[in-house]
Parts: sequence; structure tokens; C-alpha cells
Amino acid sequence: MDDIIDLLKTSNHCVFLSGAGVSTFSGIPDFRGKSGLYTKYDADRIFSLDEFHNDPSYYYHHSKDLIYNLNEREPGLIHKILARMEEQGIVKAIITQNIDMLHQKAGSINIIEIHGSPASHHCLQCGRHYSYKNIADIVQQDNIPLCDGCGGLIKPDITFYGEMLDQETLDAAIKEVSEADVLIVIGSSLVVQPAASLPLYTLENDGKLVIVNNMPTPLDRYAHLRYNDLQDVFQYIEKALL
Ligand code: CNA
Repeated sequence: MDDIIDLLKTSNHCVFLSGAGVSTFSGIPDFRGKSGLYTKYDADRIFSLDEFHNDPSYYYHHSKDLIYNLNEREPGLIHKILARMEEQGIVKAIITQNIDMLHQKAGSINIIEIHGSPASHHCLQCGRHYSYKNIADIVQQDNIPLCDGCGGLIKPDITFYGEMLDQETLDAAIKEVSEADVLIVIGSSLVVQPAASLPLYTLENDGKLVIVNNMPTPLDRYAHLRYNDLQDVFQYIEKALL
């Protein structure tokens, strides 16, 4: 574990890439972990753009207790330690695949949400914007949100499967990982593209890759350091550096 501490002490531009494993400490299930959503639901279908157009109730029904109760969730150990690491200049940016807004709630500042966020929603017909709270109230009453102005269907600004990532956001993420001398992937299975390929930019630019995940990932063989348990690693970092 001292190796990651040395790396953090000497790094000039350390970036984290976080995945759903980080938020399991906040009681939010991941997708592919041991008790992940895939063990119960077809998560691909919940977040499928085609399915959303065919039958939006499938997304809104299944995300009622997944997305529209996020205001009740609190940042976990990893979110909090990352925010303190940024405050102390140890972390320059967090790129997250998560859509739970918990890095913000923990106090992190430089966050790139590559899969978007339910913080905002918009009408697919006229483009009118809606806040999270506005929509959460409607979904919690088992209704599908429709636009006040034109009656069109309202969609969260989350990137669904079958949808392109926001190009500006992706470009910002690529810039960060390319500049990173250390990229630390935490709690991600590294299978959802293009996020899963971001570490390759770091490696191409001679940066070092660290992976902390309790299941194998396709990039394990490229990792300079590889750990299993998020809690062990972050508690060690907290003790050694904060
Ligand atoms: P994933 O594919 O579910 O991978 C998460 C990984 O974390 C798994 O390999 C787990 O084994 C691992 N893990 C869980 N707990 C720990 C722990 N304590 N220590 C070490 N490893 C652990 O999720 P990814 O983020 O890789 O996949 C990307 C998808 C998941 C994105 O599109 C997200 O939007 C989506 N997602 C987000 C959330 C959220 O926002 N909290 C929740 C579920 C899914």
C-alpha cells in the first residue's frame, strides 16, 4: 500500500476515474458487482434509449427508487476522502461514470460526469429544462413527467445506452486523462465504452495506471498497481496523507 502513497506524493496531475462501486458505500447498488442491479433487473433495458422512446414508464418505474430517491443518499467514505484530497491539491480532477451526484454532495469541485446527470431533465419535443426536484416529485407519485408547455416526454440528462456521450464532456475527460501522470480507476468494471478506454490515453502519454476494484477488469494487465478493496486503500490514504 505504501507504493500508492509514494505515487500520490510525487504525482503532479493525479486524476481519478470513478464507477458505481464507489457509491455502494452510500447504499446504491452497482451494476456488475456481487449484489449489483444485473442480479435483479435488466439494467440495460432501464437505461436503453429505444426502450425509453417505446415505453418511458419502464425507466421511470424502475428508477423511482434508484434515481428519484437520490436526495436521501449521502456521500460515502470514498466520496468524502476524495473531496479532501482535492482540497489539499492531491487530486486534480474526478471523472465519474456515476449519475448519483454524490461527488458534488461530498464537496468535490472539478468533476466531469461523462454519463451526464439527472440534475437536469429536458423535454424531448421543445427542449424546455426541468430540475431534478421538479421531476422527482412527479415520479414519486407514479406519474410520467410530461412538458408543461407542449406535453412532450421529459428525459433526464443521463446518457442512455444507444445515445452518444456529450462531446464537450468527453473531450474534457480525454484532456484530463491525457495530462494525468497518475490515473486511478476506482470501483469500475471498465466495460462500458468509451469510458472504459479513457485509461489508454494516460498510458499512451507515459502516465501510470492504478486500478482499485474487487473484480477483474480488461485493463488489469496494464496497471502499474492493482488493489482489490476500496475501503482498505482509502483508509490507508487517509491515514498517510490527510
Ligand atoms: P459496474 O460495472 O457495476 O462496476 C462496479 C465495480 O465496482 C464492480 O466490478 C464491483 O465488483 C466493484 N466494487 C463494488 N464495491 C467495491 C468495493 N468495495 N471495493 C472494490 N470494488 C468494488 O459499474 P461501472 O461504473 O463500471 O459501469 C458504468 C455504468 C454503471 C455507468 O453507466 C453508470 O451510470 C452505471 N451505474 C451508476 C451508478 C451510480 O451512479 N451510483 C450505480 C449503478 C450503475
